Amino acid sequence: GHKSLVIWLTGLSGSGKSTIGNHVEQQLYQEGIHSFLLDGDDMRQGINKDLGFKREDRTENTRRIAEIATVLNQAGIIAIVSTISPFKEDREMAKNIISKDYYSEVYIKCSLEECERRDPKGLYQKAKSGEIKQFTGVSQPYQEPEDPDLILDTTYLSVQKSSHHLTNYIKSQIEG
Ligand code: GGZ
Repeated sequence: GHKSLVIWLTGLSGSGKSTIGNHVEQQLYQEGIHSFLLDGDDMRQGINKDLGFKREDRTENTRRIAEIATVLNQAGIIAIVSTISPFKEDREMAKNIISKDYYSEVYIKCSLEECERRDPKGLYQKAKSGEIKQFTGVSQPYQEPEDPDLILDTTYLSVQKSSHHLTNYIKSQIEG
C-alpha cells in the first residue's frame, strides 16, 4: 500500500482549488489511487452549516475539515482539501491535527485581479458593493503561505497543467 496524505489546497475564492481538486481526484482514480475531495464550500452546506465567515467561524471550519481529513487518512484514503483557509495560524492548526508527516500544503496562487475578473459566482461584485461582508481578499485578509510544499500559479497555468503537476507531486510523495 501507499502512504496516506492530506493535500491541503489553500487560495483565494476563484483561484481554482475545487476545479483542480476534482481533476486530481479523477486522475488518481484512473491510476488506481483512492482519494476523496473535501470541499469547503460543499461542507458549508452540511456539517459546517452553522458557521459563517467571521474569524472564529473560519477557524472552526478549518478544524472540522482537518479532523475529517484525518479520519479519511486513517482509512487509507488520500484526502484532498479545498478550502480558502486564509489564516496562517489556522493552517498551522490543521497541520498539527493531521500531523506534519501527512500534511502537504499546496498554494493555489492567483492574483486578486484575476480572481475578480473570473468572478464565477459574482461574489467579488457583491463583496465590493458591500452586499457580502467579510469577503476574503476584499474585506478580510488572505495570508499567503510562507513555505508551501507546492505552488501552482493559475494566473498563468491552465487547469489541465496545474492538475497534472499536482497529480505527479502526489504520486511522488506516496511512492517515495
Ligand atoms: C470567502 C465566501 C464568503 C466570504 C461566501 N469569504 O469560491 P467559492 O465561494 O465557491 O467558495 C468560497 C466558500 C468559502 O468556504 P471555505 O470553507 O473555503 O472558506 S474558509 O476556509 O475561509 O472558511 C466562496 C464562498 O464560500 N463564500 N462568502 N465572506 N468566501
